[in-house]
This record gives sequence, structure tokens and C-alpha cells, in this order.
Amino acid sequence: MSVNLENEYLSEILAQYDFPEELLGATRYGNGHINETYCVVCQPKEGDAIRFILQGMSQAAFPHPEELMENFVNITSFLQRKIREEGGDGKREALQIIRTKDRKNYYTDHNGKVWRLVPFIEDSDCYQQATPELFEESAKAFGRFQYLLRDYPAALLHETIKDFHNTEDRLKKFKAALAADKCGRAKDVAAEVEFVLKREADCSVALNAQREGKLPLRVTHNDTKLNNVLFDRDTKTGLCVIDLDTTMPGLSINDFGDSIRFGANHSAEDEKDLSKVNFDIELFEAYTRGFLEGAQGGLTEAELEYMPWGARLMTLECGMRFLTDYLDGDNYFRISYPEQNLDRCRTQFKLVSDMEQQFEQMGEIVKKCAAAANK
Ligand code: ADP
Ligand code: GN1
Ligand code: MG
Repeated sequence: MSVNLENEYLSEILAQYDFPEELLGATRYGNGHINETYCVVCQPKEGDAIRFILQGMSQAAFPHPEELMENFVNITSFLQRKIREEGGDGKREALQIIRTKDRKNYYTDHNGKVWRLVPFIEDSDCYQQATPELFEESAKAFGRFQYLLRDYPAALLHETIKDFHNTEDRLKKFKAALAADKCGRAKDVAAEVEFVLKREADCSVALNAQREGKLPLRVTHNDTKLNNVLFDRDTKTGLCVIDLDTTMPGLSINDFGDSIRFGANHSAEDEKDLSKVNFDIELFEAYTRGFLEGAQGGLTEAELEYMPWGARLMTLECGMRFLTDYLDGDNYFRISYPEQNLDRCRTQFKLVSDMEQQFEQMGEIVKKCAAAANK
């Protein structure tokens, strides 16, 4: 039987691995903006087909993929051990690298692109939008992720993307892209530029709190989108946190905030009709409850106090990043149509405005959930 490959160059990569019996094919998979993800299907002599996830690391996002892979292998081994110690199923609840024929953790292709292979976690689902119940489950999974890594030696982690959630630096990069105006697009985004410039001071809020010693550095995921957690199909509970490429020292409020940014609304990240884009305080409450439960009391008073800021800042920062990429010519986030990064930016800024209006209420909800969690 012929192998069905979506891209010819995949045969070079697949040839590095010992697959069980017959390789049937590899097709593009998932909704990630960064990596190149494929689902690989094999048919053993007996039994059901076996699937794998093959991923090529984005060269635009990750300047040192070999360091990223060192983090990946160390973190996943650590998680496997922790989960087993707690009586969980390491194989389903954490990712695990599959080595190449020559026992390497990854393969670097002829273009210098790094590839990794992991088992496909079967009987799981991945969501782009959630009900309050599912959102709360994802929060437990991300809170637990942080909890499981609480004594991971942070000094061993490479910083895979420098200044990833340094909002001041993101602002600086935005201003540089605006000044360079490589594609002549600045004239079309005056309102968005003004939106950012009015919020310059906000970009320093979490960083100031960190510099003042109020917010501790922890091992955090840093990309806590709803679609970076797999749910068990039967129980509908959070099963496995994936997309570990940016797991490195960071702030807990950013992990909290990035989930709120993506999940506490009922619209797509690139929705054009902004009247459909509304921050949902009920979803915010569901996530807060779940995150505090998953973190098992591991957050300080100051972290709790700054959680609403985490949501506002991750949303503002992400909007700024989309706008920067739009001005730069869309080199970082994958797009499927020309204005997509601008549309993404606009949804984020709409959500920021909503959060600003409901900020006090957000603080009250965190307090209420923290009090309930301590009972
Ligand atoms: P990206 O960095 O591009 O977002 P991800 O690691 O998040 O890449 O993977 C993209 C998508 O592929 C996920 O949202 C999920 O749907 C799917 N996926 C990734 N790893 C697995 C896995 N081990 N099992 C099942 N699905 C997976
Ligand atoms: C990217 O890889 P993915 O699609 O899970 C990005 C995040 C952004 C997100 C916006 C490494 O996440 O930081 O918040 O898009 N990941 C990286 O949707 O830049
Ligand atoms: Mg992802």
C-alpha cells in the first residue's frame, strides 16, 4: 500500500523512526498557530491502527530548538514520575518522547528544522471553545500542572523564547514594528495603535510587582490556551497538558490570565464581528474556581490579588503581539488569510476593554473563590 503523505519532505523525517509495521500516512493536524503538527497513522499486523503526533518546531518562534527539546524531555520525564507517584496514568496524563532509530530525542532535517514524535493520546478531545464545566476542568488541569512542577529545579530550564511574557519588551517591539512599518500597514491601524499607547503604563504592572518581590517566579506553562489541554472523552475531565514549548520560569498570574484571554468568551480568536466578542464573567468565575482547586493552595495572597491583572495583561500583550506581527508582515503566527492577525488583535482589544469595565467584579470573584477554596 502506498503511504499517504501530505508533504513530500515528511518521508525524510518519518524514515528516522521505527514505526509498528505499515505506515499508512501523515496529515496536518490541530489548530496551533506555531508548530507544524501531523497525525501519523500506522497499521500493525494485528489490532487497531496506532496514531502518533509528529511536530516540526517553528523556526521563527524558537531560535534554539535543541534547548527546547532538552526542556521537553526533562519536563515530561519529571511529570511522568510525579503522576505515577500520585497514582495516575503517566502514559495518558503526560506527553512522552519517542526516540529516533539512532536513539535521539529529535531529528534535525536538511533545512535545520527540528522534529519530535509523541504518542497520540487516544480517547481524548481538544476544544476551541468551552462550556463553563469544561473550562473549569481545563483550569484544574493547568493549576495542577503548576502544582506538579512546584519543586522542579527551575534553574535547569532554558528560556526557550527570551522575554516571552515581558510585556514592557512586547511594547518596545510593537513600537519598533510601528516605526519600521515594513508593509505600509500602519496607516490602517491608527485606532489599534492608539489603544496600545493609552495603556503603556499597564504594561509595567505585573513586572513592577515582580521587581518589588511581590510576585514569585515559578515554573509555568506560559501558553495556557484551552486547546493546549486534552480532555478525557468519557469523564470530560482535563487529562493532559500539552504544548510544553514555553514551559519555563514565569508568573502564575500569566498562566491564569492567558487561559482567561482565550477561553472566557464565546467567540473565535479571529472573529470579525466584534459585537459577538464579549468577556464572560461566568466563565471567568468557573476558571478561577478550577485553577485555585488545581493549584491546591499553592498561590500567595499577592498572586491572588494580581490574578485579574494577569487576565488583562495577557490579553493586551497578545493583542499587541498580533498587531506587531501584522505590521511586520505575518512572520510569526500562522495565518490563513491576509488580515487574520489584525482580526485577532481586534478581538483581544475588545476583551481588554470589557475586562477593564468589569475589573472590580473580577477581583471580588477571585476573593470569593479563594475563600471557598480555603474552607
Ligand atoms: P502548537 O504549538 O502549534 O499549538 P500543539 O502542541 O498545541 O502545537 O499541538 C497542536 C494540536 O495538536 C493540539 O491543539 C491538539 O489538538 C493536537 N495534539 C498535540 N499533541 C497531541 C497528542 N499527543 N495527542 C493528541 N492530540 C495532540
Ligand atoms: C500561540 O502555539 P499556540 O497556538 O498554542 C503562541 C501563544 C499565543 C497564542 C495565541 C509559542 O500559541 O503565545 O498566546 O498563539 N505560542 C507561542 O493564540 O508564541
Ligand atoms: Mg498549541
